[in-house]
Amino acid sequence: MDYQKHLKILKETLDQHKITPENLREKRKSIKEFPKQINNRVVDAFQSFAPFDRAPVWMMRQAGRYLPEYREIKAEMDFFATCQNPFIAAEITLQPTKQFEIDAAIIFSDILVLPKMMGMEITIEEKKGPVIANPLVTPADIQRLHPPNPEHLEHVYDALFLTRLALQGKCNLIGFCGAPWTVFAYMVEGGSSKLFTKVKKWLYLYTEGSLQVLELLAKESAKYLINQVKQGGAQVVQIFDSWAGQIPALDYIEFIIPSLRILFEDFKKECPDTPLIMFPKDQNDKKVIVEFLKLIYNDKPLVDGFQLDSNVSDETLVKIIEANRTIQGNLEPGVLFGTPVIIKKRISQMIEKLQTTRRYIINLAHGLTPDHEVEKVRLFVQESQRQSKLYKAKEILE
Ligand code: 1CP
Repeated sequence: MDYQKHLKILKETLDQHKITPENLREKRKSIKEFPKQINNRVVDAFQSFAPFDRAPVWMMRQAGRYLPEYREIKAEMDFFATCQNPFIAAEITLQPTKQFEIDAAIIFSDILVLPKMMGMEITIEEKKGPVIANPLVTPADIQRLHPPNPEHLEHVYDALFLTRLALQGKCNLIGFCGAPWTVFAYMVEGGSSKLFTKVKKWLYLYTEGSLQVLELLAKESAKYLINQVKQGGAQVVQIFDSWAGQIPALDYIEFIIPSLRILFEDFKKECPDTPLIMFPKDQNDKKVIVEFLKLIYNDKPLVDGFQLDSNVSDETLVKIIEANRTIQGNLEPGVLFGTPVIIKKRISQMIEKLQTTRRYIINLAHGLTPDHEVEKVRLFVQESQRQSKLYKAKEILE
């Protein structure tokens, strides 16, 4: 398949730096400096002293099937083939940055890329989502897992590198991975799940085995994120714990946070200055957030910011603000199906509530989906920026 015809946004960068599939790896190792950062709003949102005109805006799952230009590529390529081709992955990452004036690009990849390289046979099927042919059934299956061959993840760092060059400093670049618990849930359930009974059985019955896998995933995820920063040029990292809310806070604190701590510590030892955003979806319970806030290494926080969903309580927000951590979120993505009137109203309410801190990044409560409309997404970005600016100006006058 001639994928090169899809490289529309990336083409100029490839020509400028004379990058070809043959010399990409060599170029990545030799180009030591990225273009000067013109818009650093997302990174600045982790520092209260940085100048500030408005809050930054980006959206989870901003590259994906709601964009016609993504569907055009996907019509010809399998999902993991798009992730594994660094040129295509970079092109798709850049697509929303051409559509909207967003302040960050998040690398086009998937949380399942890592377990795929650790021995899980994963495909993404139309309508069904991820399907795993060889799920973990009993603890005896753990021995099938192995650390990824580092070579097999290089394409992600290549894609980040190409994207960072092509962005020309116009916005920040975010790397990511799945949290050990969420990745483990897929490895055991064999795909998407409604009730999560298999992974709950593992957690409460095969506890030791579960903790062993969680720790292995934590260590490998940390290495993966470190490389995304050091090899690829990611400027912020986000950890997606999409299924955090499937177990009670008590169990999340006892069983899950210890593996996350390993991930955070390993990461921060190598990348102490790279902001880390944690997304414990549906686990906004104050008790859980407080546990995260307690995690400190070398007098520095291990978690720099929280992606919050729309149910976050005022009490939790106060805790985060008092601890000088960054808030990201939290408009219910379903609101974007609504009329411009309701979209504007909900944005205004979100900003009133969350922009009370300098450390704020506007985002949705979870990802965009294929049924979102490009024009409504544009309204979200433009209106958020406009209202955020007004709110900031009002604050100065008061
Ligand atoms: O712009 C971006 O954010 C794109 C990059 C991205 C990210 C951050 C993709 C592309 N996936 C993810 C993370 C991801 N993958 C999460 C965490 C975020 C979240 O909760 O939404 C999860 C749970 C997955 C697992 C996954 N991969 C699903 C969800 C299925 C389920 O269990 O509900 C799906 C559908 C995939 C495949 C996938 N990953 C990404 C895209 C665009 C797609 C759809 C593939 C297609 O085009 O058909």
